[in-house]
Amino acid sequence: MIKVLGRANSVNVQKVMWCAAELGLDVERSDIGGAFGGNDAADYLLKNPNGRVPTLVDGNYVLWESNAIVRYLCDKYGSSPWMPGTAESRGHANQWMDWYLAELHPPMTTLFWQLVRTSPSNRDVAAIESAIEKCSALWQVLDNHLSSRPYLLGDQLSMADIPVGCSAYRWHCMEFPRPDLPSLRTWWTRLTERPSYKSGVMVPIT
Ligand SMILES: N[C@@H](CCC(=O)N[C@@H](CS)C(=O)NCC(=O)O)C(=O)O
Repeated sequence: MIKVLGRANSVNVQKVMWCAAELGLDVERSDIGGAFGGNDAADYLLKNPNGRVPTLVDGNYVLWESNAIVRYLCDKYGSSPWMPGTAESRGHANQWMDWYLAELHPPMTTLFWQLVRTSPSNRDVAAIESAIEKCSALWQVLDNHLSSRPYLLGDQLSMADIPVGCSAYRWHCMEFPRPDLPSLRTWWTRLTERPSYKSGVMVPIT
């Protein structure tokens, strides 16, 4: 049995849970991190010295970093197109996965912490406005890309859609004025119709 250590409301845990469900894997998840704690316990730090979630335990094999876990699951248990079949398509999948981590995740994290984890009276309006501006420009890049294809790599879902797909839930469901990005919304609406996305990602944003 594959174990995922990490609380369900973490966007990084959501990548893994959505991916595992799409691949039809039997996964047991434990609530670790955030209000549940446990990620600073010695036995957890032995598995993941960063004290972050998620951590994957597959038999004797232990892996941390959510994008690495998604790649591992698609490589080991998925087939093409989850793990794309050519070097070129894997290159594009990795491009979008790395783009999410390097570019979109930081301003999305600011937005999430300000709008969800900070009380209205303590919010930093300038930080929120700046994060909305940065995120809007980045989501616009993806909107342009999706204007001529249903999913990031073309006609079918792949691991490329997973990190941005998890973040898109927050982008569309947190309360703030967002620009109209029709191709992005159409793609995201398609994701919301998938049972694996509903169960793995569409949990309360807390
Ligand atoms: N780059 C890491 C980041 C992991 C991370 O920052 N996880 C957050 C939750 S989204 C965490 O562990 N926060 C501390 C906690 O939950 O107690 C990954 O993608 O797995």
